[in-house]
Amino acid sequence: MPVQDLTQLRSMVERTVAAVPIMDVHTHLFSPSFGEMLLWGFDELVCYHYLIAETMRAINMPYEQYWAMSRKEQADLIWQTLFIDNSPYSEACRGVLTVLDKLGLDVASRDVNSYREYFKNVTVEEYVDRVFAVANLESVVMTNDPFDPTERIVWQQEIASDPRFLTALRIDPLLIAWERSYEQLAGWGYGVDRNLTAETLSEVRRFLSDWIKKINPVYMAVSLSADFVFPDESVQAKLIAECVLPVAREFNIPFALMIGVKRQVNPGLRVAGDGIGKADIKAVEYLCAHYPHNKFLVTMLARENQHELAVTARKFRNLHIFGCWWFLNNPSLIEEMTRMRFELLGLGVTPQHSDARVLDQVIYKWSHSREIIGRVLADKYCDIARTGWQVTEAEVRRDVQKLFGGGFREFLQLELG
Ligand code: HDL
Ligand code: ZN
Repeated sequence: MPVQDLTQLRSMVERTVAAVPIMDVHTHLFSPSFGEMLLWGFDELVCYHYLIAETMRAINMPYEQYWAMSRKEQADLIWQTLFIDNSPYSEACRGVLTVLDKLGLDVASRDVNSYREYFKNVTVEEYVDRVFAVANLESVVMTNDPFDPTERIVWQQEIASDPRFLTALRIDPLLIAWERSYEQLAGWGYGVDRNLTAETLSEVRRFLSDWIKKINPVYMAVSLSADFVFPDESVQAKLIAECVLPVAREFNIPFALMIGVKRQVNPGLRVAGDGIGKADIKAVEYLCAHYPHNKFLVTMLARENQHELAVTARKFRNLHIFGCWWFLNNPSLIEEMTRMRFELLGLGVTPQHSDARVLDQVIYKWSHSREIIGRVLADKYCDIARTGWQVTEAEVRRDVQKLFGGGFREFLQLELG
């Protein structure tokens, strides 16, 4: 059988990757029902915390002077510093330009007023529809924090649910700040004490169950520091073992561990002040091996953890790895990670999530990632086509649907008893 035309194959793959709608499995977006919690528009896009960090190392301004500015003043400063006084080719800067371009705005004009004018003439509901269409998104998973006072108010009302916005129960305060969060739980009527007594552990399980019933999350998630270990004698480990994992198993939802942050290495930068650390894969191996009835979603922040994480995923059917998270969400690292994952895991991975905090960002984060994932995938299909294997368009579409959310949904449905 002759080898099929590789040029035609490559363009078919890249066309299919562009055409398949995506389930974005981790974002910080909110549906319009959450009001001001949904960030969108030019000033929010330019004031993304990645760009704050890049600006504050390019100019010698006291951090508090920046934080005292209005949103518009902050955006003007960032635009002048990173886009005019310097060329905007860092990934976060490039992303802003991609968004403006994909929205049909005149990037060459550099006319910030015209960009702001565009957003004055669209409602948030219209803009959500437009962004989902331009980015070709099927759904996004929010990050829903029951300890966030603003978010709690929203959940106490009857909100108009938008099926495109799925929920995730984010429990960082419970697991990394127990000495404060137990008092909040007590204030909400849960019979907890600082000491992890049997009663306290039972009440924490009730708290988790109550919120799972309330918001119907696709997973429970936590961001863990680079020095996360498990098992150990810590409060965090006991809450995971005695509360999070039993409740996750009861509701058959995965526990998503996002491991590797070094919180507030520069507190002056606030939300932009977190750093990165290499974590110990042993914790992931132990959890997957000792809790075979639980499902684990894992993404790690350090480039140095990626190969061992992919190899660990080969060992456990209850582990599904996802995304090129945060400081890894850059073309050079997305390409490296995606090639390695496809070679080690085939279709058994969710290669990307956007982590978008501003609605507009999904346009650039997915445009850039689709291009890279499409290129890598085309290489993989060409590799097998050279042996005479016939790659069909239907099978490529099936595969891409799996990579862009289908495999993730299968994992959510997986029953491990
Ligand atoms: O903890 C997380 O979910 C991280 O994604 C943080 O929100 C981080 O600040 C971020 O926005 N990364 O993109
Ligand atoms: Zn995130």
